[in-house]
Amino acid sequence: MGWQPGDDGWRPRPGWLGVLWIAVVALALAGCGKGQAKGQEASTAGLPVYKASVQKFKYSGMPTSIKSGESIITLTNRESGEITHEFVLLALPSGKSANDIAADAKKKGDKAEEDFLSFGEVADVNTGSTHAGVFSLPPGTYALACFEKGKIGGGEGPVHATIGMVHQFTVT
Ligand SMILES: [Cu+2]
Repeated sequence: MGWQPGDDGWRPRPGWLGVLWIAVVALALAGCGKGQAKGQEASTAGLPVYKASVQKFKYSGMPTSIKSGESIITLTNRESGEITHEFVLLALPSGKSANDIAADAKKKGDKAEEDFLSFGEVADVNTGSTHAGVFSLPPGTYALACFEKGKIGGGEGPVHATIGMVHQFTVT
């Protein structure tokens, strides 16, 4: 009988597999920790995760540039009092900026949302909670905007997009 491919191939022993597995898990954990510390991209099932949050009616944590394709964007509401926020992910036509969304919302209130092409939203995020959405974005210019009108402590005020809750970013 002649030599067959694979006859004398190295086979990992169970002990080795255990060690390799622990190394892989340790690397994955180290990677996650790093991402969270910087407030940047982590990874869930191979998809990039962008962690936006809102405090004092300002978005933070969302990069100004992300890669095209599928990604997960989360929104954490970090206000000190009870209030509902959201983000609607709107495509900006050429030459327009997030300021144009704010200006439109000043004129039309929450109806301004209908003047822009929506790629989806993460809605009804109450104080202390985090919601996630999966978005599939082609290259272009976009903005997150909040069209909620609630005030901390109750009642209604101006649409949040008009008082700072817009965040522009590009997808490349
Ligand atoms: Cu809001």
